[in-house]
Amino acid sequence: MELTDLTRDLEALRDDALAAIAAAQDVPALEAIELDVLGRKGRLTTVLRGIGALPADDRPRVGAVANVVRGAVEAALAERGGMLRGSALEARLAAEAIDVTTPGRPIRRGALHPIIETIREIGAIFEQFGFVIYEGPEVEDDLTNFQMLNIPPDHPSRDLWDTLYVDIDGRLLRTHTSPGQIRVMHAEKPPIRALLPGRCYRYEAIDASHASEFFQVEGLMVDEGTTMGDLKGLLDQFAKAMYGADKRTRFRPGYYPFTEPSVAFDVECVVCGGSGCPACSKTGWMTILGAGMVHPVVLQYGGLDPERYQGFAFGMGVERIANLRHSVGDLRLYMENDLRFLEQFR
Ligand code: 2NL
Repeated sequence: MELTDLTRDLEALRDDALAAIAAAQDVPALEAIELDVLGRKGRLTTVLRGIGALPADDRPRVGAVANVVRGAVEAALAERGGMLRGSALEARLAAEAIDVTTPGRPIRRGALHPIIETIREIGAIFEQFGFVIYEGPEVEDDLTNFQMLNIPPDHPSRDLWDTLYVDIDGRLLRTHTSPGQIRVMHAEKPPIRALLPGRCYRYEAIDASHASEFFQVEGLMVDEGTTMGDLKGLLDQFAKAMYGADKRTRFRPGYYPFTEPSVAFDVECVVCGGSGCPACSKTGWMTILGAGMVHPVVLQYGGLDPERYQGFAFGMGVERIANLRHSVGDLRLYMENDLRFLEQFR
């Protein structure tokens, strides 16, 4: 082969390679060109093999040209590679850009049901008075739900509680939380200060103030020398903690078979302040609970000697307390789980 032929081949190879490099659109295309020209079986390598056939005097000159061509191809590869790699990074940065100023998606937060919230608030107040929170079973027996509370079978006072029975002999759905207090008396020794919240059931004609399912919170205190004065002072303090320290309270006579004497407990109306309004049926007073001194017979059923121990008890309807706080007129709303109602108590 002639020296001039080889030199011409090398220059053609260079022009060809530089054009291909300039036209390469991405890094893999560039790497293919590099392999095709500079690789072990590449075109430049093949040309250089022809050098061996030249006369010894010509070899250095062709070698010099080959080195210049190699240098030019390598420089072009490096420059174009840098460009392509740089723009690849830029393209990725643009495509994957995150707007850190975009507001986050709101997380929907749960909230306590207004009945549970009311129970917790009542509980927190009585805990400050040293009461301990207990729970009893919802399926009870006639003995604990009625007889031990001085409500014998066939007694007219049974008519006060329209009972739902379950398909197990002698079992019923508790009509009040009081049987839980009987269980507390059996389980604990005086002094007893128990608060018992829970779900109760009655067979009712349903209306705005009667549901077949409702909540009560009941309190029981038993100790030596417990008096009606203790009951009155405690309930007065409870009403002031719940409705405001300025609120007046009053006791009226009441009737329950399990307490003697029995009382109804009223707080000055929180809406009108006592002057009379629809919220308090124009009386100026809201009745918030019933209470009394535990009947000696009930203490006995609880395993306690009424000659040594006296006690008082009180019970309130949680829906009623919640209604008075939130001016809700219909207690059926609490059990419907309609979010349009519940969302208002967040
Ligand atoms: C009301 C009135 C009341 C009681 C509940 C009670 C429990 C025992 C002994 C004596 Cl173990 N009494 N509980 C006493 C008086 C009233 O509830 O209207 N609740 C909604």
